[in-house]
Parts: sequence; structure tokens; C-alpha cells
Amino acid sequence: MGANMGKNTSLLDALPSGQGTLHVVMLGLDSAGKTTALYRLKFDQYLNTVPTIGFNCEKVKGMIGKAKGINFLVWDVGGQEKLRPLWKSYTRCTDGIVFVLDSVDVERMEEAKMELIRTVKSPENTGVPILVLANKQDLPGAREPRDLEKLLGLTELGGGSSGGHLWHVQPACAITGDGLHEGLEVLYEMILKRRKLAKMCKKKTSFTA
Ligand SMILES: Nc1nc2c(ncn2[C@@H]2O[C@H](COP(=O)(O)OP(=O)(O)OP(=O)(O)O)[C@@H](O)[C@H]2O)c(=O)[nH]1
Ligand SMILES: [Mg+2]
Repeated sequence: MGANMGKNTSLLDALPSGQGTLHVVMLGLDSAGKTTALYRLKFDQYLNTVPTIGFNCEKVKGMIGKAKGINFLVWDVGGQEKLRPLWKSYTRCTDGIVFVLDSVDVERMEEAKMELIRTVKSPENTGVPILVLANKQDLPGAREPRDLEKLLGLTELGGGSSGGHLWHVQPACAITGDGLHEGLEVLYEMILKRRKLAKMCKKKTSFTA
């Protein structure tokens, strides 16, 4: 690919991103299961992973509900502490954010909360829908979505999926794939909802102007 890239061609142009493809960024602490989830979505099988230094990017097709047939370009960014300052260069202009969480790792829940809130509150991410993938639900001691909403302070963001910042907590297991496509479907619906709201706001301002 590199050899064919012309002077004016960006990396994004060279990727297989067709018209109407939605851009989604997967973030979360190291070892939360982002890469496992990405390859489960892409290949429908479990692939052994190594810690991501940099990023992975795959085109994934929605399989269920309204998201069926929709193309998502999913960016999976390394979650190690030293890599987190890079997250904001991936969230620029993204349609949605998937924050992958290890639902068992209670010790690092506060750290995950801090990173999630930092991401949500970042001015470039204003209004970008957030899907929290409550991963590793197959393990004993995995916290339930209801608990996680409270532990992560999501309830303070304003109204959940009914208003304010759009977010949803989806229980999942990246190893088996349980909950992954369901999560993508909810994210898609939130993206549509955000676009609708933006259109309505535009109409309102043009009326009042
Ligand atoms: N039991 C269980 N293990 C999981 C699940 N998802 C991922 N894992 C395991 O968690 C470990 C880390 O998974 P990765 O997908 O590499 O994590 P990551 O979030 O990409 O980590 P970084 O690349 O370092 O940011 C691996 O050993 C996975 O097999 C899950 O749903 N259940
Ligand atoms: Mg990874």
C-alpha cells in the first residue's frame, strides 16, 4: 500500500472506507479486550492478541437490527498509559466511541473512570455517542452494567440514552463475541439520534435567525 500512496493521499484515503462508512474508535485501559473484540467482530473467531503498540484498524459490517449491512471503520488504539495521550488524535471527527472495560478489574475501575470522563469531556468529543463495552462478563465477579454506570459516573453525564450525552453500557464477552454486535447496533442508533438532533437544532436556528 505504502508504495502506491501518492503525495496527496492520506492514510485514511488509502483505507477501504466506502461511502457511508462510520468511523468508530475503541479506547480503554490496556488488557480490557479491545483487540480481541475487534478481531471477533471482523473474523467471527477468537484470535490471540499481544498488547497493542499503536493501533489496529478494520472494516466491520453490522450484523443485526438497524445496523445490519452498515460499514464501520473501527480503530483500536493501544491502552497502555504511555499511549493514552495519543487517543485524542484518533477521536478527532469520529462518529462514535467504544470504551472497552474489564468488568472484573475493580482495582483499576477508578483509573478507567478517569480516562472515560477525560475522553467524554474533551471539547472535540462533545456529543459523540459513547458505547461502554462491559467486557469479560464470562468471568466470575464481573460487575453488572447497572453497577458500572454508577462506578464510572455515567449517570452524571446527563440522562443516559434519553438525553444529554448519549451513552449506553453493553455487557459483552469478546472471547465468545456475546454482546458485540448488539453494542454496535445501539451505537449506530445513538449516532443516528445525534444526527437527527443536530438537524433539528440547525432548522431551529435558521428559523430564529
Ligand atoms: N475471559 C475473558 N478474557 C478476555 C476477554 N476479552 C479479552 N480477554 C483477554 O484479555 C487479554 C487482553 O486482551 P486484548 O484484546 O489484547 O486487550 P487490549 O484492550 O487490546 O489491550 P491493549 O492492546 O494493551 O490496549 C487477552 O488475554 C484476552 O484473551 C473476555 O471477554 N473474557
Ligand atoms: Mg490491543
